Formats: sequence, structure tokens, C-alpha cells
Amino acid sequence: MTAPRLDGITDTLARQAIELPSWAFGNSGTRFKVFGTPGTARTPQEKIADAATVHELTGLAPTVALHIPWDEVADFAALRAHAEGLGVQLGTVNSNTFQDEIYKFGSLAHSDPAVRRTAIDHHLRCLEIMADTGSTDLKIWLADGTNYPGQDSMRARQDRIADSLAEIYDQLAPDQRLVLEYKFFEPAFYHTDVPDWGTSYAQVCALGEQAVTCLDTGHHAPGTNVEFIVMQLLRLGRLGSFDFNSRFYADDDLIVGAADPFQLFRILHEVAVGGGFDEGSPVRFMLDQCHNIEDKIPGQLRSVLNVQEMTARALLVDREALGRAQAEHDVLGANEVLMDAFQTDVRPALAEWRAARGFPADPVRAYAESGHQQHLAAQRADGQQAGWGA
Ligand code: LRH
Ligand code: MN
Ligand code: MN
Repeated sequence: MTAPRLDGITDTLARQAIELPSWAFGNSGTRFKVFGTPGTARTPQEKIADAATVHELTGLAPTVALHIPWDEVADFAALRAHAEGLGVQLGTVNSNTFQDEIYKFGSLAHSDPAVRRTAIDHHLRCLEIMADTGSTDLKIWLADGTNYPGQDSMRARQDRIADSLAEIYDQLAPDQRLVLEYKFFEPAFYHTDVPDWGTSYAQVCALGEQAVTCLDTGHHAPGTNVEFIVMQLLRLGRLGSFDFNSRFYADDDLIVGAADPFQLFRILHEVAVGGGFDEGSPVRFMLDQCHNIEDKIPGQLRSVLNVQEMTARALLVDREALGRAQAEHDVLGANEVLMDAFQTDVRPALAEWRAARGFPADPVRAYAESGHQQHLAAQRADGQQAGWGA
């Protein structure tokens, strides 16, 4: 088989932007143990510097998402200047109403108006931060839910979320978006207040045009046809962003494309069909991952390259041939068109294209050979490494 030609798809590939989560550069783990990794960032500034390294080697990651309060600093305008000085921008601001004691029974859905007030105010504070950082997306994931049937009224909680979100939505600037993420379980085990795309869709539609849904690939029950949801949200004009990661069991937050590369291909094919890669598309792509045992910077490099490689394969689908086979009800033929693209090894062609644009042909190897990881380990030997959450 001859090497695939990327001619028709390089404009789209050159536009590709994958936002990195600041928290991927801190230590993370499970409830059993958080292992440290030499050279791990100690501050929000160092996390941003590490994200900038990923962008420098790939050209794929021009923005960094923040999580508040994990990335709380005294001066967000200065943090923005720091990022821009390193060649990246600050991106999505993620709110966090799942770690404070007062949120034990919920945040925006809590029955006590005082707790709801605190949770709403936290989001208003995030909007203030966004004014300083230049961020346009406020991403909200709620841990709210219950553990036992009867524990609280699911219906009343849904109404309270709608009211709370409306108050936050009212304060958005015209160019800002409220992005509502869903997740089917964890930390709540009986019911979650925003468990699925339908609930997120109902809530964001009630808010207005500036509210959209975030699809985190790890937030569905095993066996869910995630690409169907991608298709539907694109069709309805409410797919705001992706949180990419991969999973074997639950919300594993492993490297995107590691557990099920074919699912990533099917998702990206639906993005292509639905216009999500078109110029001016409102769909944004983000990683939401943790690197529990591998080094963080190479983990993020591998991740953005996985997305790039699978995007190339999805863009290589012969859509005309696919349409013809579908129209003729050529079941096996249509499937073959899709599988042909999926089975295409785009790595040599992408390596060549990267080199032609002045990037290392193999960014993971270039990083390993640069000695930067050892340099970071020596330079960051003192002080407290950032952890998942700080
Ligand atoms: C919840 C989630 C959400 C949070 C992140 C740390 O599981 O996916 O996006 O902000 O993890
Ligand atoms: Mn997420
Ligand atoms: Mn998650």
C-alpha cells in the first residue's frame, strides 16, 4: 500500500487546536495513592510552562484550561502575560464546586439557598477571572447528586439547577459561553443531577444561545454509542466542546485514543461530517486527562498526537464513496470505506508534514532526546509538587 497523501486535508490539520488541562501537569492518582513524578510542576505558572512546551513541539496546543481554585493566583492578568510570553493563551475556565465541605449535599442544586448562593458566587468569580485571562468559555461540571433513592427530590433539584444556571448565564459577556458538562455517575452513585447529554441539552436550551454542552468521552456507561451523541448535538447546534480522554472501566482519564482508538476515529468522523472541523466552527477540543504513572509532558504530547493522527484518518474517509454505498444500501461496501480510512497509517505522512512546517517529525522522541525532563527534575527538586487539585 502506498503512503497516504494528505494534500486535501492539511488546511484542516493546520487549524487544529487542542486545549490542554493545567491539571494534567500536576500529580494525580487514585484514592489508593498519588505517586509523584520527578520534575512535576509546582505552581500554575509551571503548569503553563509545561503546556507551552507541548505546543512548541507540536503546534497543536495553543491554549491552556484553568481549574478554579486549583489554579488560583493573586493576579490573573499577570498569569495571562506569563502564558502569552511563553507562546500560549489561557483558555477555558473550569469551575469547581465539588471539594468544599459545604458542597457535601450539592452546589447549584442544594436545597439551602445559602449554599446555592456560595456556589453561584463562585461562578461569578470565575467570570471575573475570565475577564482578566481573556477566556471565553466557562465550563461547569457539577458533582451534584444523591446516593440513595428518596434522599432528595430529583425534580426539585433540577429546578434549582435551572434557576442557579440562569443567574450565572445572565452575567455572561456577549462573546462568552456557558458550557455544561454531563457525567452519568461519580461521585454520586444513585443519581447525578446532570447525568446525560439530554439533561445538559434541556438545561442549556432553556438558558439561551450562549449555552452549549460539553461531551467528556469518559462520562458514559460502557457500550454507549458516543458518536451518536456527537452527531445529535452537532445536528442540534449545541456541541460546545469535548473533554477527550479514554477509559476501560469508568472515568479513567487515560490518554485519549489509548483504550479504544476506533471509538476516537468514529467520533472524529462524526465531527467531520457535522462540520465540526470547518473554519469558524464553534466546537472546541480539549483534553481532560491525568497522568498517574507516566511523565506528564510526554503524556500530553502523545495525547495531542493521537488526536491529530485520528483526525487525519477521519478526514481521509472518502465521503463521496461512502454516500454512494449508503444510497445503494451496500452494507459491506459502506463499512469498507470507513474501515479503509481507519486502517490507514498516517504516521509517516504526518511526520513529513510536521518536519516541513519546522516541527520535530517525532515530537515525543525529540522531547526525550532534549534532556528537558531531566532539567525539570533538577530544577524543581525543592518545594511542593502540584497535585490533582492544587
Ligand atoms: C469530572 C471532570 C470535569 C472536571 C474534571 C477534573 O469528572 O471530567 O471535567 O472539571 O473532571
Ligand atoms: Mn471532564
Ligand atoms: Mn471526568
